[in-house]
Order: sequence, then structure tokens, then C-alpha cells
Amino acid sequence: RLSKKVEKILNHQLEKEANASQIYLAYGVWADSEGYGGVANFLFRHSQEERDHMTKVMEYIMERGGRPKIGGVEAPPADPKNIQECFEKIFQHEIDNTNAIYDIVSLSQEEKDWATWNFAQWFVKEQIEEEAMVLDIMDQLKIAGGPKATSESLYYFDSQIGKREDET
Ligand code: OFO
Repeated sequence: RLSKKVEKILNHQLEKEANASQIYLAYGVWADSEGYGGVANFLFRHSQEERDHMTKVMEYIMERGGRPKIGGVEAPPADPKNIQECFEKIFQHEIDNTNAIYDIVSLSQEEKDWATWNFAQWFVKEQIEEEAMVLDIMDQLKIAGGPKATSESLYYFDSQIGKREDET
């Protein structure tokens, strides 16, 4: 059974994943309105992935005899100024989420809650993939010319991002 402290940190993570889903959704809408249909498609798919992360945490809490808290979601941040900022903000967000996962690992280790420790390892691996994915997209954007990208190279970038496979 989960301790109150572990239940609390897992509920905090559940909330973070729900907020992450909302961020990707909002940025997807922004990207679509800017004409980046491929990027929007990618962000919408990723929003769904974040929701799946939320569900994963929720199910684990229930499985371990805890009570998931389903609260409201935070309003997403303001629209990014441009496509660079869009991915920089997403990268920052993923780093922040990685740190939250590390807090779960630390607490479960402290409490010798090895089931939660083991559960959190899936997320440790997932965060490695997510950070690598965003870094890779940022590299592609750099190759496209970064802030000096032409509309042709951005068009190509957008179509490539739209075709990216989901990682899980
Ligand atoms: Fe849930 O992995 Fe991104 O935030």
C-alpha cells in the first residue's frame, strides 16, 4: 500500500501529466494557426501521449490502494513567439518533468517503496526518450536555418515533423 507521502507525490505527477497534455494541445493549436500543419499534428499526438502518462499514474495509484485526485488543469502558457520558442519551451517543460520524476525516485528510495521505485523507472526511460526527441527536433530546426530559415526550409521541416512516428 502507498504511504501518504508517496500517494501525494504521485498525485502531483498525475496533475503534471494532465497539464503537460494541455500545453501540447495549446501549442498544437498555435502551430496550426501559424500554418505549421505537420508540427500541429505532432503536438496533438503528443498531447494524447501525455494523457496516457496521466492515466498510467492514475492506474498505478489505484492498484496500490491509493486514491487518485482528479482536479482541474492549469491554463497553458501564452503562445510562443515563433517556432524556435515553441520547441525551447517544450524542452524546458520536459526537463522540469524529468526532475519531478527524479523526485519520485528519490522519495520511493527513501521510503524503501520498491514497487513505486520500479514503476518510476518506466518514466525515467520515457523522459530520456522525450528529451532526446525534442533535442532532435531542435537540431532539425537549426539545420533548416534556425531564426533565418527560409519559408521553403520551414515547409520541409514542418512536413518532416508531421511524419514523425510516435515513440511509444
Ligand atoms: Fe509525460 O512526458 Fe512529457 O511531459
